[in-house]
Amino acid sequence: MDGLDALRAKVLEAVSSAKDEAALEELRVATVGKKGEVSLKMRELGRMTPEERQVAGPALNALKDEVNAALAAKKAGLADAALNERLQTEWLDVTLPARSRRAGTIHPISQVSDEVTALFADLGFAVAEGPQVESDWYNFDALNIPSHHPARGEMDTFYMSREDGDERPPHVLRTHTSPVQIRSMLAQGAPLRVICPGRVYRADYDQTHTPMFHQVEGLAIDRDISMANLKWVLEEFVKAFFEVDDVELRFRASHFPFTEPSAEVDIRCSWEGGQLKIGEGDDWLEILGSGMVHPKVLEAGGIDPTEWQGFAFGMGIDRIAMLKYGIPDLRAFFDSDLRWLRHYGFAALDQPNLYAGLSR
Ligand code: 2NL
Repeated sequence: MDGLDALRAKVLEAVSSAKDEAALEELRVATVGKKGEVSLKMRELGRMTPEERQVAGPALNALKDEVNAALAAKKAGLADAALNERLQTEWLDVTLPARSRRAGTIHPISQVSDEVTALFADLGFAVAEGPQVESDWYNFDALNIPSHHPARGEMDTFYMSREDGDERPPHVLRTHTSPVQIRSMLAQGAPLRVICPGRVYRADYDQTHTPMFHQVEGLAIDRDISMANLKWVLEEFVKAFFEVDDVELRFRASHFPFTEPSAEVDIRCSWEGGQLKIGEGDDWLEILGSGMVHPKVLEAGGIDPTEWQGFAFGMGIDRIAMLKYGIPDLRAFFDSDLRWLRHYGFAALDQPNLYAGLSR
C-alpha cells in the first residue's frame, strides 16, 4: 500500500516529540481515532482486490497496533516525567524541628466535664446526651414543674418561636440536663445509672450568670436506693474530683419540684489568702443540689414508683471548674481570648483517667 512507511515514520516521530498528554490525545484522534489517518486508510481496504487486501490488511493492523503501543508508552513516560518534576520541586524536610508554638488547648470546661464523666463512669454510670432544644414536656412537665412555676416564665426560659397561628406550646432551650435523664428512663427503664453533661440555657446575664452554661446531672435508680447511697457516691466524687484524701459533706434541706426530699450539698473548706482548700477549715462551699427522685418524675419516665426509687443530683460545671482551677471570672470562659485559653487550657493528650490522675 502506497505511503504506509512514510505515514508510519511521520506518526511515530510526532508521538515521540509530543510535549504533554493533551498533545498526545490530539495525535491519537488524528491517527487511530474514528476519522484518523490510519482509520481512513483502513476504509480503502473495501475497494481493493482480495490479493491487494491480503497484503494491505495485516500491514494496516500492524501499523495501528504499533501506533497504539507508542501512544501508551509515551503517555506513561510523560506521567513519570510529570511526577519526577513534582518530586523535584515539592519536597519536605521531615528532619526539621517541630514548630515551638503550642497548638490549641482543651478548654477548662471540656476538661472538667471529661473529669466528672470519667469519675462517674468508674462508679458504673453511663454517659448520656440529648438535644438542647426540647419540648416543654421533657423540660418541665415530666420533671413535675407546674405550668405556673416561675422557671417557666420568659424571665428565665428561652422560648423558640412557632409559625403564626400554630397553637402548640413552643419548644424551649433546655434549662437543665434533666430531660436527658427522662429520655434515658423511657429508653432503658430500671435499674439505671446515668451521668448527663451538657449545655443549658437560662435568660440571665450578670457577674455570676451567663445565658449559656454547663451542667452535669446524675441519676441512679434501683429497687432500694437511698439517701445513704447518694451521700457515699457524692463523697467519693468530691474526694476524687478535688484530689483530697478526706472531706466532710453537709446536707441542707432544700426544695426542688423533681426530688423529695431535696438537699443542697456543701463541702468543708477554707479560704486563706484567697486560696481555696477543700476538706479543711471552717467554711462551707455549696457545690450541688440533690435528692430522691419524685414519684411523679419516675412515672413520667415510665418507671413504676412502687417498685423503684432513685437519687438524682445536679451541679454547675463552670462553677466547679472555677473552684478547682482557680479561675476568677466566669465570663472569661466564653470570651475566646487566646491568651486566656493558653493560660488556663489543658494539653490535648492529657485525657483525664483515674489511673494517671484526673489533672496532671
Ligand atoms: C442544681 C440542682 C438538681 C436534679 C438536679 C433530677 C433529674 C431527674 C429527676 C430528679 Cl430526671 N432530679 N435532677 C435533682 C436535684 C437537683 O440540680 O442546683 N443544679 C445546678
